[in-house]
Amino acid sequence: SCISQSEQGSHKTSIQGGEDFFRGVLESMQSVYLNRNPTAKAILDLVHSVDNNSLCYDHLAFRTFGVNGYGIDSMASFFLDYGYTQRDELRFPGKKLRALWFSPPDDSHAGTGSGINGPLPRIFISELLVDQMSPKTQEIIKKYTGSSGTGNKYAALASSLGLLTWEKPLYSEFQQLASESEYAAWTLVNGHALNHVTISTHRLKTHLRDINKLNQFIEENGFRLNSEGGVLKVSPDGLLQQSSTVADSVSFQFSDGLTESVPCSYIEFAERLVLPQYKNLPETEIKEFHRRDGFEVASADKIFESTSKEQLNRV
Ligand code: OOG
Ligand code: NI
Repeated sequence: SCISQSEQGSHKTSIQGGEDFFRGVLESMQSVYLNRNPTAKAILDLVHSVDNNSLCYDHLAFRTFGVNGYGIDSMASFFLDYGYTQRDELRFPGKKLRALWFSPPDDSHAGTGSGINGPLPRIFISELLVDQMSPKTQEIIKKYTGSSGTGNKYAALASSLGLLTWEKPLYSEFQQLASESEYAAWTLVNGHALNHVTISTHRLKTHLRDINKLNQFIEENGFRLNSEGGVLKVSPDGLLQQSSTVADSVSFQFSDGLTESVPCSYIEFAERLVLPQYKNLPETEIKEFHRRDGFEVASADKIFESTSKEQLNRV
């Protein structure tokens, strides 16, 4: 099963009694995600059937509207309260987005389970730079965040229940946002829902621990991978390798009664290679902290496209 740094016994968790509650919330977020996204569910089942009980999550990701208290902080506060630490900022000027990632506290239960019950994942939260949008788009976003009242205080609750904190939009409003920012349109209809979970491939035990093998296995089983900039996204140092599926679609009933298909969530895979200074460590001694940490802006920029029309409509 999954082994983490905390098993060395050097640190005690900072969330203690709250850990079961915290994991319960993550489990609810995951269950909303699995119910809405058959591809993610099928792939998790498939990987599980080959590589039993060593499935660990590298990170979970969320999207937000960076306006009036609805940005990164609205979701981050939950993770910060449960012991996470804010790490680096990533900027995406072309997409008018920014993101922060958060590292987990040492977790006492790590190694006792898989998935959400394994080592706590990193958290990646992005936000749309709303003030850089056109007046029309800004007006729509402010209309819905405004209709939410103090919903920004309950982002994590909304995510775990699978509810929007704002009213459902008109289809024309969704289309206006989509014409300017597919990220904005996605966030309007998916709200705080989990955008993706990421399987940590190097922590698998079979041949699937090689991300290229896993990608091949996923495609052989009939699932489509996001091909933007090539299927495999590799950081300049070569040590962070990522790939993702094309998002599922879900039928969404807009407030004007129109029911249309909208992009939902996807699943990602990440392989973190051992840092050069630890390359001589025996395989059995390698822990997560010996590996490449963090995220990579150029790769992330392409992974965002997993929910784009271009990827969804590809044949
Ligand atoms: C996030 C895309 C970036 C990563 O791991 O770099 C990302 C998103 O689609 O919201 O997941
Ligand atoms: Ni990701």
